[in-house]
Amino acid sequence: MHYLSTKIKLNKGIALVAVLLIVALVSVIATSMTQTNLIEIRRSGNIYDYQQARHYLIAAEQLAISQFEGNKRDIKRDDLGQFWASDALMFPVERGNLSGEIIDLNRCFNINSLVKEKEDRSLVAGKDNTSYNAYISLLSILELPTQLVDSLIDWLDTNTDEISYDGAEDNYYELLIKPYKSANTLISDISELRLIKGYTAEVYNKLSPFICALPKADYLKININTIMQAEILTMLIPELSLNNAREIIDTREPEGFKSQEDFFALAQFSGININNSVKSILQLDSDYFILKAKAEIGKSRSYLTSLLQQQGSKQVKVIWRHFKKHPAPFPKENERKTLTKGTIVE
Ligand SMILES: [Ca+2]
Ligand SMILES: [Ca+2]
Repeated sequence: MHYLSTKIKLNKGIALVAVLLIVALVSVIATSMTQTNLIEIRRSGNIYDYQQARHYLIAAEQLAISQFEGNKRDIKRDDLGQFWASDALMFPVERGNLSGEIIDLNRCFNINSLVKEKEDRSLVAGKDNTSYNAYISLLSILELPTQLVDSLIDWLDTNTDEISYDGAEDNYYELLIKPYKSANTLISDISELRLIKGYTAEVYNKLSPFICALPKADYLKININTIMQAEILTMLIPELSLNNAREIIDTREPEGFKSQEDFFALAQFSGININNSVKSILQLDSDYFILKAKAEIGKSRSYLTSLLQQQGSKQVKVIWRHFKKHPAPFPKENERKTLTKGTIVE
């Protein structure tokens, strides 16, 4: 009897332990399922936020285009007193905000202007033209080796013959530890310069605030109403000192110059003979603008960079867009802020 009673008690104990184990197992499975569901819900939420942000960014691009197209330009002029030149704007949207700013690109040196496109669409060096001289001049102002112009031209031109001893084509790049070929086409982003012979990080950092890569060969147009860097003006007119160039930019009204004649009549230009090809580069309007937009929805942050081209007086075309943060340091934010605070109507 005593033996049977002990056995029954032991069986009850085992059953209790088994029940406890099953309960524990079920609890673990339930907790795991809950966590998986939570992760899935969060993931779906993030995907939703990301898609929502992209829609807002495209809307921002459309808004920018409509502002340009709605801005009647009786006089073909773009200046820092216009809507697009205001500080970064922020709009509250559902569960977040949308912000963006527009910067014109006719205030920097277009590195693709160093080549010209022939009828057969091949690119050849535009040596001895105004762009070439301006780039040499910019390199000198920045105390960089002027030979850097040749490796850049070789990177752009269609042929694979070195332009000079300082140039570089496939023969040079194929011997590198990680070999590659010369692009032999227009540059789409200035960061590509880092692949070119001589364009070290130090050179790139010095140069990048002054240059841009516009999708057009043999195209150099500088808007005298938006340039912010004295170097850009002096690069075209070496007889103009950097101090005088800075003075011109610092004393310019937000509405800019009404005509090229007003600009060239400035006292700082007295005694300087400016040739017609340089005069034709210095204009009152811009053709290219970059839109930098950011959408913050929930915990998600998305970016858009779009290159806009203003065609004629009222049409704006998107040349390219990518959903990432604008990488180039151009223009220097501190310079932009200083000028904006000092001279532009908030
Ligand atoms: Ca070449
Ligand atoms: Ca080449």
